[in-house]
Amino acid sequence: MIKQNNLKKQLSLYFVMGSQNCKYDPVETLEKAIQGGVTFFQFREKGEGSRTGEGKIELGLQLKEVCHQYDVPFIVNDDLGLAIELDADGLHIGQEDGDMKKIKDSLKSHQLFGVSTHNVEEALEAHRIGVDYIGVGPMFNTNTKEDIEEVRGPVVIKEIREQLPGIPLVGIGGIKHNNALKVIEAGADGVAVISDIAEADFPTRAAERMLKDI
Ligand code: TZP
Ligand code: MG
Repeated sequence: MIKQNNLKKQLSLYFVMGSQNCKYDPVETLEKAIQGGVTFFQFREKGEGSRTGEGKIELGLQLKEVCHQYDVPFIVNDDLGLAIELDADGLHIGQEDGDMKKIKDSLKSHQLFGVSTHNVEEALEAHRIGVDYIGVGPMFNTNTKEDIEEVRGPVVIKEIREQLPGIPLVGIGGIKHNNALKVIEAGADGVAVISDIAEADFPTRAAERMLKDI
């Protein structure tokens, strides 16, 4: 059972990706990234070029296996059914992915629940529902996700941290090794990244470099 008290620490370097994000093979990319220090993983198989159906399930199972070899939690993005089917360690959803309370109640007790938010109001609502952690973005400009909200930056982390001192919090969006510290200094427990690691020639080094700078 991976649900545990040191969630804040486990969120330090949260790698999010699907095969569509990876320069090389996704399973190899994940293993190399974890060897570089990734502490948390979200399977986000979504958008152009992503796998569907059996191919998505098969990849999810392979990525979960890699995570568990290294004791890294395996989280599924968006899809409650897939999180249950893969017996993931958790589910992460956005504001548009359905009734937060109902989804939370459908998860097994060992499964973590994370929600993406963009402002204090959404964060307070997520906290009220009892999420395990909150994602906040976009921190900076990014080309990885098309439908992003306005970039307000790490100040949003600061605002949420003032209201919710104890909640596990990660920033996402355009985070690279040279701006990640701003997110941590604003009060985040960790940084969530896609392209900085998934598109790297050497994912191990990309993860190590990120950790060194936060
Ligand atoms: N949610 C807000 S921004 C974003 C997501 C999933 C994309 C983050 O990707 P990158 O490449 O780390 O900017
Ligand atoms: Mg979503």
